[in-house]
Amino acid sequence: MDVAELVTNELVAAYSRDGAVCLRGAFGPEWIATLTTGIERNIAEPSDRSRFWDRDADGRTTFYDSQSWLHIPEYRDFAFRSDMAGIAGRLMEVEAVNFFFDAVFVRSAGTRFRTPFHQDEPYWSVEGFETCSAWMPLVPVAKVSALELVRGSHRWPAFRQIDWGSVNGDTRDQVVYDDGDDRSPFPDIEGDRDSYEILSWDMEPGDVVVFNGRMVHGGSGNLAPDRDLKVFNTQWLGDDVRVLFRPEGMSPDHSAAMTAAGLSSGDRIGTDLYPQLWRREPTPV
Ligand SMILES: O=C(O)CCC(=O)C(=O)O
Repeated sequence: MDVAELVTNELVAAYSRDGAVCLRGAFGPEWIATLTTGIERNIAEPSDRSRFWDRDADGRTTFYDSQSWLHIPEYRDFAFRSDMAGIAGRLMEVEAVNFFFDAVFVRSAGTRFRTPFHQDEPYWSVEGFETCSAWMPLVPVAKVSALELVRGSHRWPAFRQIDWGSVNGDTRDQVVYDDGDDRSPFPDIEGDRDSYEILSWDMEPGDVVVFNGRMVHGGSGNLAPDRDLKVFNTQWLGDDVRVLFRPEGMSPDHSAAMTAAGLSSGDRIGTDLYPQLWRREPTPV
């Protein structure tokens, strides 16, 4: 389907207002098969950035890996050849889109572990309003087990985020703010769910939730005993994004890779590591 047909003006307006939209049937069965092969390859060949976010007493796991397009050809293919970059560009209403990284969240059947509510962009090695993530389940997922997003929260201030290192026990994800940091503590969404408008959807393979990097989101998990969940996720960067190395720590921390690629805080994103994969076509005069 043509991107302009899929991403209607109504969806562009809803993305700007709510911070997230669910696109139905955005990707056909070929992409789902390609990415499923990719995830299988990725589990067999994890990168040194992979970790288990959770492993419960019954051995059920939540596996995570990121920036694996560097060694998984199926992910690279999707990033470079699918319509995802154009979808991101149209929803963010920007002139150009760079690919940031991919991430996978693979939960074994029956996993209960839910990702705590958080915002993404305050953890990243970049800063900007024009960022988005595309959360794409490769298997059917019930609303109760899908990603949850707090409507309109992309326009809230950035809060102090929780320390991922204390959630998954991995020091690479440690994020610790100075006592003098003036950001407010993260609101207790889970403890006060009725006070927020929480968006989530029953989803089929091919559907994708695209959300602004500042959206408060979390969830997944809560799986029925016979259901697993394989999610392929990509992150995209628009015009106002600049590199930012954060003193409190980053997750995933790209500062070493960015420095090696010649990028420093304040730079426009680019290089072969963060390729520009879409540009708006000039309007004919
Ligand atoms: O699927 C999940 O558990 C979490 C997803 C998430 O936090 C994200 O896509 O940024």
